[in-house]
Amino acid sequence: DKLHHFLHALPKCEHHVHIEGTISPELLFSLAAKNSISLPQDDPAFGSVSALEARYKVFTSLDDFLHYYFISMSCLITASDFEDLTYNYLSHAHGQNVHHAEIFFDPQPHMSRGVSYQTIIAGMDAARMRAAVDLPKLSIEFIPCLVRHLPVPAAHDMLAEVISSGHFADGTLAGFGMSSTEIAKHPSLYTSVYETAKAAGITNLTAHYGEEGPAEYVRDALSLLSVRRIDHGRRSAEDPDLVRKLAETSTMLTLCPISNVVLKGVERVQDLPIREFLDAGVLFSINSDDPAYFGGYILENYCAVQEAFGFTMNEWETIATRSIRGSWCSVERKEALL
Ligand code: ES4
Ligand code: ZN
Repeated sequence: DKLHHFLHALPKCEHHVHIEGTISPELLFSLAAKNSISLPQDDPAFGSVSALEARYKVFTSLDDFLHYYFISMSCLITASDFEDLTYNYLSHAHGQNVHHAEIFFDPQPHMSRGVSYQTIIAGMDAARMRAAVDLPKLSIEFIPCLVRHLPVPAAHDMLAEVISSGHFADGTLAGFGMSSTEIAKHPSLYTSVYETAKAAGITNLTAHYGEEGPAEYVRDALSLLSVRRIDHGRRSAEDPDLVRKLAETSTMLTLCPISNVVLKGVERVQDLPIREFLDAGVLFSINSDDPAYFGGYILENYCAVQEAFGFTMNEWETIATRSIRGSWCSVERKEALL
């Protein structure tokens, strides 16, 4: 319908997509064959593309999904694997009128199986260079995330290597975040890592919280980690004081509506507090998270929100404008996007 065309044409910013979350079952099997990686024999989900696709439709929780996500990413070996994956995402995003993309990646699970940080970033940066030629409307940045299921010292090692690469200083990396399992991973566990990032001059800090965990984790991430963004943050709505604070401090929530439904955080998109966030003046963006797993890229997420909330074109303009304002790009780039 008309609004679908409007949402397609609307210039969008993506702030929450994990590059490893763009590996489809089909690509997983072809990478595994090419790189001679054996997939688990004891799980019938790895029996065929269609069995894996069917398994992705019955995730029960974040951790149930993450089990498959970390197996899948272990099929990425060479720089060109990372380049192809990144370029495919970028061309898909470009086709949906994404004008600015900030892409998460998880260095640690790659580094721990012998794929170097340099290999990952070389591949992703090659994709960015190709996109600069073929997809010139699109600005692209990368954000490494520490993963919470691995020990804290491993996050320190990763951050030290990433800082020494100079990629924060040269603008390849827009910021630093954290992802993976949330329950029992209170922000206080990560204060030393975020202190190290701050000491290195990294000010664009974010963290996944309030996806499964309580509003208290969001509140404590703001005060203990000095994050300027919260990835997901949907459960912030359970604390009205926190909602006011998010609005006052212009802290952006990077919402991923389809992800929250597929991972059983909420039953339906309309159960998300998006209207409350909009009315309270909380900055948020609408994003895809792990599109190959959850059955929707950014446009499908915009459309799901439209179906659930029936926002007006004016409200959509507000959402799009706020997501530009909350982007981690230069002032010049923001003006060009606006
Ligand atoms: C993730 Cl949906 C989600 N939550 C937390 N960490 C993640 N990593 C990839 N997808
Ligand atoms: Zn995420």
